[in-house]
Amino acid sequence: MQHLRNIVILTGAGISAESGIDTFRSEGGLWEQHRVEDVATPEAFARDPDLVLRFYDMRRAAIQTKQPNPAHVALARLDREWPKRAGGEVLIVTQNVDDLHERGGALNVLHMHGEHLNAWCTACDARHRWTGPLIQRPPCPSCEEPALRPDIVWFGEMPYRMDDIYAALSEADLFVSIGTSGAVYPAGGLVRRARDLGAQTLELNLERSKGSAWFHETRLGPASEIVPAWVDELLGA
Ligand code: BV8
Repeated sequence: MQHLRNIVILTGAGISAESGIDTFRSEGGLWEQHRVEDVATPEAFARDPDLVLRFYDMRRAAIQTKQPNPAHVALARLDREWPKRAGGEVLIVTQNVDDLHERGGALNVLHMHGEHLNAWCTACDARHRWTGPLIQRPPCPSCEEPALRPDIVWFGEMPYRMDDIYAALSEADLFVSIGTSGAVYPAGGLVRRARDLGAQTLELNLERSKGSAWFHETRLGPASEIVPAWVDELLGA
């Protein structure tokens, strides 16, 4: 095994499932009782802004009632202890728009699909921490325009900080994917890029994902069990 220094961890909805946050692809193809194309695209927002704002207001409120689970807490421990232990870096790249990684204690988190607890002004481009609803079109704290939208990357929009993600992958010795189906791109293609760049690849998931063939190793089970076990192994318990 090559000397392990830098670790990039990609997380998806499955790491928050045991905290009570619905995964994206639950049965029936509905997500929080909506079809994706009706609530998570710029076209949907243009067509029916109230529907989209209410959808995100509901989820923004819901995540504030949820707690991080042992998987979030274990990754936070790795994030804090690994640099001292191995002299390398840990980067958590998450597709999730909840703040459970941060509330679990993680410091180095990159939200490639945005965050529920931010609002983005379509008039002045400012982003503001936002915990309340947007349906009443509150004024932007920077420019006073009633032009705030969820700071969420919708389908057809470019995920955030892809350059930073690719730079981290080029330095990664290990790429770990946790709780994601690998169904959404470009997130779903990161494992292949990591492997092509020479990283070891590990998948921790409830079931095999679409990208399973690209992982050197797959461990199946609920994140709240297999993630703490993996972190203990890495930190030598
Ligand atoms: C872009 C914010 C380009 C919304 C999200 C055809 C082929 C390839 C790509 C495309 C295509 N057609 C269209 C595309 C592009 C599209 C895409 O990938 N579509 C898919 C559906 C085919 N992608 C995009 O549009 C992206 N942008 O491509 O831009 C571009 C180029 C130039 C210029 C401009 C643009 C943007 C994608 C981002 C969309 N936004 N989120 C919101 O959250 O409200 S994506 C959404 O899916 C969430 O972020 C979610 O996290 C993410 C991925 O889903 P997962 O996290 O994996 O969740 P899922 O439910 O699927 O899986 C859960 C997994 O956990 C399962 O495997 C399950 O087994 C496991 N699990 C469950 N419980 C547990 C568990 N594991 C462990 N423990 C448990 N307890």
